[in-house]
Formats: sequence, C-alpha cells, structure tokens
Amino acid sequence: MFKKVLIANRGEIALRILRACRELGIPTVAVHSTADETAMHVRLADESVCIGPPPSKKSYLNMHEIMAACEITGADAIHPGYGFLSENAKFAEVLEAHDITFIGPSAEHIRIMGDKIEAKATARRLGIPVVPGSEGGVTDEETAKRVAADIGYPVIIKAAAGGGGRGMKVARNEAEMSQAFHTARSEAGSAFGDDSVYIEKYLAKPRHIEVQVMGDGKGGGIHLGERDCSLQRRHQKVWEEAPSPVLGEADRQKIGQICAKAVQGLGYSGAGTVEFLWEDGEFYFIEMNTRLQVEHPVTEMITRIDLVNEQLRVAAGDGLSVTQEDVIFSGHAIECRINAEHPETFIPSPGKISYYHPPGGLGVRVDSGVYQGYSIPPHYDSLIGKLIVHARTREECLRRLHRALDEFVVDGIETTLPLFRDLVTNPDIEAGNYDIHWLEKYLAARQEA
Ligand code: MV4
Repeated sequence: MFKKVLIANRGEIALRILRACRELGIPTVAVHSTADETAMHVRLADESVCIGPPPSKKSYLNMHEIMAACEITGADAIHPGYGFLSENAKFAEVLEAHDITFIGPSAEHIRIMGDKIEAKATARRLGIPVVPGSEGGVTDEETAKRVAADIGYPVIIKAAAGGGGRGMKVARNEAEMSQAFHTARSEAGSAFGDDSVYIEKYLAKPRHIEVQVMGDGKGGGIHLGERDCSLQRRHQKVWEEAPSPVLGEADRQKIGQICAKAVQGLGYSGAGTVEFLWEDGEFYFIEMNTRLQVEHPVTEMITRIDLVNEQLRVAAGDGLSVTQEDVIFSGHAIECRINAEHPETFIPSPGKISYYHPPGGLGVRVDSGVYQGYSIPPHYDSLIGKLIVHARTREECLRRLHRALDEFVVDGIETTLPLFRDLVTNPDIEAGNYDIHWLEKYLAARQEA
C-alpha cells in the first residue's frame, strides 16, 4: 500500500478520500488554495500544503504546484477526486514519469474516453450497445445529411471534445441540418480547439442510467449496478438513485455483465462509469467517465462496498477485494446534492454558515466538507454536501429522505434543500416517473405559477 497519499481536491470529496485513507492507515496530504485555509479537508489531513491563490487554474488545476507538494511531503500517490485534474490524461502521464501513482485509470484510457468519437468506437468494439449514428467523425455537410437521412430525423450533432452536455445541436429535419452542422462545428472549434463532430439519432425522452464499474488493471473487472441520474438541471445532476426505478433484475444483470466484460477487455484500472441513455427498454451508450463520480455513494449504500478503498487497492496493485459474486444489491438509495444556491433561481449563495445541523439516524449519510461558522468561498462549485439515504425499499427510502430533509438545517446561506422537500412528495417522483427533461419542465412550470 502507499506510504502517503496526496489529495488533489477540496470540499466533500477531499474528506471522502481522506476517510478511506485513514481506515487503511495511510497518512494524507491536503493541498489547498489561500481561499481554503479554513476548509475541513485541510484541518483533518495529516499534513497540508498551500498551492496557490483562489482561482482553480492557479491552485487545484496547477500541476506544477501539486507535483511540488508531492515532492516536499514525500507522497507516493495522488487521488484526484472528481473535476479538476481527475480526467486529465497529461497529468496522469506526468505523474507516471515521476514515479508517483495516479489513483485512477491509465493516461491512455483517460485519453480514449475523453474523445467521445473514440470512446463510442471503443464501446461498440467491446460489445456495448451505442446510439445509432455516424461511425466516427463527420467533416462535411453532404455526409452529415446522408447519415441523418439514413438514421432518420431528429438527429443530434455532438462535439468529439465535448461531453457533459457541452457542444450539442439538434436538427429536426434536413432544412435545419445545414445550420445545425456548421454551428456545432464552429462552436466546438472555439470552445475546445477541436471542431470534430459526430451525429446520433436524437432520443426525445430518455432516462440517464449509468453503470458503475471497477477494473483491476490486469484484465479483471466487475460492475456494481446502475444509478438513475435523470433528474438534472442544465446538465448538472440534482438527484441520483440506485437501483433505477425502471429496471428489472434481468435487465440489470444483462447491462452490468456487458459493462464488466468491456472493462475486462480494456484492461481498465480503477473506477469508471459507463453512461447510457435508456428509452423504451433499450440501453444506448453515450460516454464513459474515467473518474470517481459525485454520486458514487448511492452505489456504496446498496452494495456496502467502499469504492475509494477499492480504488486505492487497485492503484497499489493489490487488486479488488471483491469478485462479481460478492456484489449483492440490497435496498434502495437516493442522493440529493445540496448546493449553496437559491432554490428557485439557482443563483450561487456563498457566505458564512451561521447554524448547521445535519440529519442522522438509521440509513442516513451526509458527505459534506462544511461546518457551523464556515464561510463558503465564492470561487468554486456550489456543491456543499450530499444527503444520501438508504432503506430496504424505494418507498421506505422516500419516507426516510423526507424525514432527513426535515431535520437538515443550514442557516446563513441559501441552499437547494427546499427544492428537495418539494420533490420528495411529488407524485411523479414518488412513482419514479421521470425522464431527463422532467426537472427542467417542473421548474419552468413552477416559475410560471
Ligand atoms: C443525447 C440526448 C438525446 N439523444 N444524445 C447531454 C449530456 C451528454 N452527456 C449527452 N446528452 C444528451 N445526449 C442523443 N442521441 C440528450 C442528451 C441530454 C441529456 C442527457 C442526459 C441527462 C440530461 C440531458 C439533458 C439534455 C440533453
């Protein structure tokens, strides 16, 4: 195992990683910007190093400062968390060259999945069902129109370097194709410095269902079931749950086995997420994320497997602690992302938390980096914590979530807690009857009223 792990992140995920290290007896190094001197991850780590001023580019994204912090403290591994440098192939490569272990997949796997055209071709080759569309990039309007006519309108044009909803254009018919295609290309070029685009059949009302996988880097790999992340606003997930309310056990095993086999075929190492759109009972691959995700706790709750512990084991060459047969799904889990934002306008609300009382009791987990008296700096993502609730059934889980939300008090700033108090009693949510557009429609309708 590692001698010392440097955590190249902040907030709740830095704490999450720190806790896993501590349970393994591994000393930790926190890095932080000058805006995060009073952050909980800095207080709880064995050592801390200031790596720069508040802007992420000068601190949490600054590879040189982070490498220097590694050198000074003698850390032999870096956990990147999510966001920041977690899916930066160059960072993984540089660490490798300096004999520091990147706790994540190989630079090559990060690179492949970062190019959405390559990712899709790789997925198809590995037997994962993909959205019908162009086989590779499309560079001219004639080809774009031919592909679209082949698969049928509506189609969606996506940037190869995009992902997470950035750089997409929908064309409903051939008349819209010319403009959509050229706009998509030029926007991709200016946003990502790469104007490669590809075309897919546009799915009108899908759900977003993703499969958690873990590879041991030696050809072994497992799946840990799915998460339904359909409740999103502006491509930001708001509520995630496992298992998906629409999947049966047979469907779960089928898509899970396909993903596990793909991970084995790739020789993938560490945690990954295979993202699908799901419509009319069919799965369609869209992307693969090569990091630990924000919503990983719902998977941990229903499998009782510590995903960060497994990441550390795999990165240290100790392999996975579980086989597929050891993965037993139990009960239901829901995660609510608590943002420091106004619950209706979603305008960020940084500032001092004057009173803080998190919920507790059976089946309630709060992953957060905040405390009473803490001032949320304005420089970073507004996620301040996650409420994760686990129970034996979805119904029981919703009742428990309702109870936990009633207990949760955060004063001094605005949070998205009131939104969740509305959602937890909404008939569509109770019925599990929602697609990727449900939340935006709900918020727009509420705005009207
Ligand atoms: C799509 C789609 C419909 N059809 N692809 C948005 C984020 C990126 N990861 C993929 N996205 C979409 N791809 C096809 N072929 C609709 C979306 C989409 C979406 C997907 C997941 C969750 C929320 C979404 C909101 C709007 C659009």
